[in-house]
Amino acid sequence: MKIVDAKVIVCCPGRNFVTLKITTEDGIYGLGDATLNGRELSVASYLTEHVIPLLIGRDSRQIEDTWQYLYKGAYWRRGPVTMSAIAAVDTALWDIKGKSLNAPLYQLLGGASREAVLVYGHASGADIKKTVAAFGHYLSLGYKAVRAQSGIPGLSSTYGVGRGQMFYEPAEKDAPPVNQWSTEHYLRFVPQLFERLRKEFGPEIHMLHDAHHRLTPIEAARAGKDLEPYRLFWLEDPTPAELQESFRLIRRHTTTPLAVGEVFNTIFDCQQLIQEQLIDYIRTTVVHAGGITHLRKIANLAELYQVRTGSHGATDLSPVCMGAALHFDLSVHNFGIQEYMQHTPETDKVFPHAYSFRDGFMYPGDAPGIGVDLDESLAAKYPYQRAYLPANRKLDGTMHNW
Ligand code: EZ4
Ligand code: CO
Repeated sequence: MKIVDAKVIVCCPGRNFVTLKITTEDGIYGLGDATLNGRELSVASYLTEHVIPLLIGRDSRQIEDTWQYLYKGAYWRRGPVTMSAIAAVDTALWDIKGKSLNAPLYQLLGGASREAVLVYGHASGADIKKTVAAFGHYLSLGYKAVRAQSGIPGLSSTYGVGRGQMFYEPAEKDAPPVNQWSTEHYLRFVPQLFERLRKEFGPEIHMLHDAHHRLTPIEAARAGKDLEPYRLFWLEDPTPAELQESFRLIRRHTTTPLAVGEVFNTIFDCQQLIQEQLIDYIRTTVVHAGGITHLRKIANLAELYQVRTGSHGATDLSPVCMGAALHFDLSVHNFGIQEYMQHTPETDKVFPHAYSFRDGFMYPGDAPGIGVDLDESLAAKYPYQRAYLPANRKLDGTMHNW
């Protein structure tokens, strides 16, 4: 099962996606997501210029060895660009293995550990009233878990607050927008938001919140304490996690469960967080953390320490990543929840898929491999458009630590 061809397809059906397509000598192909929001072409070029020449002629069945070869053989280890490129190769090879054995990916990963994958969506609004309405809308769609973000009084714009009801997209074409930040405003406001949401929607529904790395550890401890009465499912990215030991300080002060890891790319980024039980959910993704092969290792380490998975799943992860994530989620024992933001109809048409949403849960489907395809001729109608994630500045103009 030699690899005879591999190519990168970049398209922008509403937002940019980078997809790797690997084809074997018997005509089977596999897909892998390589999208790195705001830095897409760096991964495309890493793959095209440096990885694809190494793939031609290799045995597509040797997934682990290929992973080790690309990771160790490069000499330069880790980092989002390298690890997204390796992830794309790894995902595509798992897809090929599934197709060649005529089995859905989750069967190759040990089979289903549960019947369905619990997902959460993002409700957001410019103020509390609009956020309550958006939250109610998610409940009407059947969601059992919803993340809530709201514009903050006194700040002109806040990261994480979507535009439009369903299609959350923080990146902007051409030049990065600037969001405003004030921890004082935020800490005063956020408990009010969840007090209101609990009053409106009761104790059963899972409520989540993302602090987007904008707090110091002691500020995060304050947020966690003040949110305790509202029993959050989790508080996400309370503080930047380069300094893993800083989570000790948050942990000492609050029982609000903590989630982190959407920007991590290897197991080493979360080793201390997991081994010291400083977090409850690890949010590493298939696309940014080295593919299925590496994510399994992270999840297995987490299992030892009673940490669950809660993979990132915003719309900048392509349907290929979402499909792979759902197979992973269905199979892994210590799964917690999966983030799921609906893609636009244009994106769904470019990436026809077997996965589906029903009543708050998702199902990867039983198509062989990952069950996500790419319509190349349609993709060609949506050329790449440069886009950036926003910068974040404090009220006095200082770049914020997010
Ligand atoms: O900032 O997907 O939990 N979700 C998030 C997202 C991320 C974007 C980055 O590309 O934090 O909004
Ligand atoms: Co997040």
